[in-house]
Amino acid sequence: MGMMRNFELSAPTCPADLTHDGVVDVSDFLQIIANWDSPFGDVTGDDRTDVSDILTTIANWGVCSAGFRELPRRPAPSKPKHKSPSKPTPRK
Ligand SMILES: [Ca+2]
Repeated sequence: MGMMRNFELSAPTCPADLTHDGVVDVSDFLQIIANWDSPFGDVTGDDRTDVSDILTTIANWGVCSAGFRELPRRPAPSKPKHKSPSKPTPRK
C-alpha cells in the first residue's frame, strides 16, 4: 500500500470535526477509533472508517476554519487600558 498524498485538504465544510465542536482534536480522533470499520466515524465520504479518515483528521487538525457551524462569538477582549501617566508626586 503506497502513501496516500492526494486526499482533499480543503473541504468546504469540516467533516473531520465529528464532534461538531468547531475543533478537530483528540475527541474526533477517538470517534474514529470507536467507530472503526463502520460508517459512523467516516470523514472521507466513503462510508468506511479507516486509516484514510485518520489521515484526513490529522491533516485538518486544529480549529475548523471552514466551520461546520458558527461558534457563538465572544465579545472581543477589551484591550488593557492605558494607564494615564500619573504625575510624579513631588518629593521634598
Ligand atoms: Ca472514510
